[in-house]
Amino acid sequence: MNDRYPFILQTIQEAGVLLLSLRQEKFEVSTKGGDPRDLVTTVDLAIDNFIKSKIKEKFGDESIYSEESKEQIDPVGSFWSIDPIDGTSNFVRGIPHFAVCLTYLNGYEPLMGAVYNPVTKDLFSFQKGSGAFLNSRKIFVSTISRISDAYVLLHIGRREELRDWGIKLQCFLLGAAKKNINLGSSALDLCFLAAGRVDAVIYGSLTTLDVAVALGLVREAGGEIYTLQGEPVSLSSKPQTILASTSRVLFEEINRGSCPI
Ligand code: 2AM
Ligand code: CA
Repeated sequence: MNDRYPFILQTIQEAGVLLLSLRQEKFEVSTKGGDPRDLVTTVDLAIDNFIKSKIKEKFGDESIYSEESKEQIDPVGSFWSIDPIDGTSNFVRGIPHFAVCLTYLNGYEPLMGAVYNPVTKDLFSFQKGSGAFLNSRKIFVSTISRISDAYVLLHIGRREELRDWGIKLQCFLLGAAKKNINLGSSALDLCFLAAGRVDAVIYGSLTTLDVAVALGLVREAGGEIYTLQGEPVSLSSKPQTILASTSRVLFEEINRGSCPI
């Protein structure tokens, strides 16, 4: 187990170097799942292959789940999760808010992992029970628990059935939160919560298994992640709504917020 964490830190930084070099060349952009707004590039696939080959080289045929291949995995066993570029839409347009994600899990519980933005060189990492880190400095969520002081990242998502909920929540936040923004990489957004840069992160439709590391990081940094029913989020390969925040108090204030119009 001990050699996995250094392996993760080294591999993710090597993947970041490769990503920056591939970004200089011409790459192709296509869509996936019949959704013209769900993008994948040849760089995503190259990074995915790079990380998979490193895992195979060191750990043989351990199971790998990847955002780009979605292999079936044994839900009670150990496995790796890769999101080669989280924030592909940002990457495609040169917006430097995207990251490589690598997680090692057991039974859908993230045990360790890292999120790396090769442009800013922010390396977020965690090991369950040992803390969350930004470039080897220990990080914690902020102590903010009142909505009037909170920076909130809301990403409603594209599913039509989320629109009423999302618009009402957006309306509430516009009146109640200190700052309300949308940055476009769920993994980095959650890392920002873990590092105390923002105080709540809400995603209407997120495949949590893709960015498992970021959920582990938030919890390790003292944050909490709930469903809208107030249950702790369990990781899934199917999209779900999550509300992550510094505390239960802030979660409740946001979740019961009402829109005056
Ligand atoms: P991606 O860049 O790896 O696709 C904002 O777009 C965030 O939502 C990103 O983290 C993005 O991940 C994620 N996302 C994009 N399409 C999604 C989808 N169809 N289901 C769930 N999450 C998605
Ligand atoms: Ca991706």
